[in-house]
Amino acid sequence: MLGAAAIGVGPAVNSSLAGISPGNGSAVNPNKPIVISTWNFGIAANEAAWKVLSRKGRALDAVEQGVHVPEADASNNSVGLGGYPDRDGHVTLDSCIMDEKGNCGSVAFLEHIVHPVSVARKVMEETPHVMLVGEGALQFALAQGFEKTNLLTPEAEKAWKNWLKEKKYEPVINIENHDTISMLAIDAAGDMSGACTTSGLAFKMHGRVGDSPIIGAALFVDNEVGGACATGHGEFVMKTLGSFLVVELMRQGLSPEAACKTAVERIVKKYPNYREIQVGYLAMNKKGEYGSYSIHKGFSYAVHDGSGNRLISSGHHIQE
Ligand code: SD4
Repeated sequence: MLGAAAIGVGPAVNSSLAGISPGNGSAVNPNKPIVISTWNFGIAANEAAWKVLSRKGRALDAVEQGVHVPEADASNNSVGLGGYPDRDGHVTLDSCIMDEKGNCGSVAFLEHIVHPVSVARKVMEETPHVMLVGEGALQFALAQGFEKTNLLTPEAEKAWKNWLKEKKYEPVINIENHDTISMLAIDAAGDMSGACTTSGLAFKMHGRVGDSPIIGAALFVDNEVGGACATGHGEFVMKTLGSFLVVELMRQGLSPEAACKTAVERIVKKYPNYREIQVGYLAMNKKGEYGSYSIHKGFSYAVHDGSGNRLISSGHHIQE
């Protein structure tokens, strides 16, 4: 566990002491179901998750059903079907899922499967392993009854061919204001699960795997404390094991938003090129308090707690 002195905060730090503006991360409905997820497409994903939660379903089923929505949405260019391919024209998917018992499953560099999160769940439930990648993950998915699908839509193929003209490898901050979907939910029993799924950075190198399937990087859930998840430039989330860090900071008493802010500041402190990238963290503790923080303006997340499903703008480090 991280020592409080090492991170420069005491256990009683809360949002107001940490100088965080109000309106982001307030307490809601303790002991009632709640689901939160990244970006504006989180609204539709939350609706699907809420159908499970409102019937007293398990948070694990809620997050799986929730992230299925952007995975199957061909108009969304950053997750599942319709995701932009790598620079060689392959749509390769990264995803993971984690339940309230600390079980987790993950797939990386997986092709041809619309719902990688469900393959990740099968890895968790049907194998002694945590992570399967590439061809092995595909073989496993097919053996589990998943269908092979061409994920490269005409629109994504057109965008790739356009990119090939200049072949500039430059990740774009807040790609079209939607990105990887990461989701955390608490069910009526008070248990938390989380999921994350993406087609990764557009036009990445073939074989590149980001943070999204790495447990502790893009997702971590500890049912005693809470959960955290990430979106944005995965390499920096991996270098700092961001979601694990956020959960450990909440364990020491930080509010979800203060923990996310501290994890963002870790990146800012260590990597001088932080202005060129976007990373956003989203977290929720076991009381159903939630919060987020990002490097750049423009990150948002969706919250559904039964009293509505709304989009909230994240606090951010770079103020101009
Ligand atoms: C990745 N974090 O592959 C994911 C995808 C993303 O901006 O969020 N892209 O790095």
